[in-house]
Amino acid sequence: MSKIYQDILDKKARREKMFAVLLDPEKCVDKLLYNVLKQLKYHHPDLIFIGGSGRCCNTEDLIKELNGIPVPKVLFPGDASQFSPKADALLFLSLISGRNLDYLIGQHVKSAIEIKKSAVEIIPTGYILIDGGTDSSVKRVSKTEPIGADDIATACSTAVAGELLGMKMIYLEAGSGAKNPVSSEMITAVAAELSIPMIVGGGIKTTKQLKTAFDAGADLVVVGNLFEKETERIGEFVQFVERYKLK
Ligand code: 1GP
Repeated sequence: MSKIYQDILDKKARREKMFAVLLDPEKCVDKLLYNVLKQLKYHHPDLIFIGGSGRCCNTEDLIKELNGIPVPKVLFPGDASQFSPKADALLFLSLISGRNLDYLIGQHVKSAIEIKKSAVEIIPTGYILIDGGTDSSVKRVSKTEPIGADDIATACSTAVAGELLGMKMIYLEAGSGAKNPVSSEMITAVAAELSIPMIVGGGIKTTKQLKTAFDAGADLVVVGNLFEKETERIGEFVQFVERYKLK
């Protein structure tokens, strides 16, 4: 079963852009959770990503809280401990821009049997960290160096290597809270090399930046950090994407 991935492919084929709200289960509790649920009740992104870089076990609690929201819940885990069989899909991420074996294949080996036994849809995804001008938590936790913000050739060859290895999507990540999102030049160049869908995230704080990423060739854009501070803007972003889709 690959319902969610098939839906992503269908939307890409129709050139319909997608938007995901990222929720960190460690932070999305109490008042933030209340505000997030209030927004998501009326404003539906294409997907809800759930994940963070800390080791935490609230993933299932958050999925339960999101139960009534008619949007697929997709795990975007920092490590194997964040897997939950209650999610709809899992981005099975391999940090292919880095050379830390644990994040290339180690965490995957730890969780593979449990994941395979579950009914969760698995989407193998090549995860590429690009320098976003800040020390991102992905860089800190994975102890890997990002690809330089201007090193388009390395970003392209890394993404193509991921596609050739059989990955189903590529995620260009500037890091949560990045000062600089991935540049439109890099997005356009990587998109031109790929046949599979491309996700872009990290440091997007305005609908103008979202539009730039879409126009440059991102199929799916993810925003997380902004909504931890300005949760009411989920509605603004969802409505913007709805209008963009009608163009
Ligand atoms: C982080 O790409 C996602 O992994 C989203 O980034 O939190 O900066 O929106 P932000």
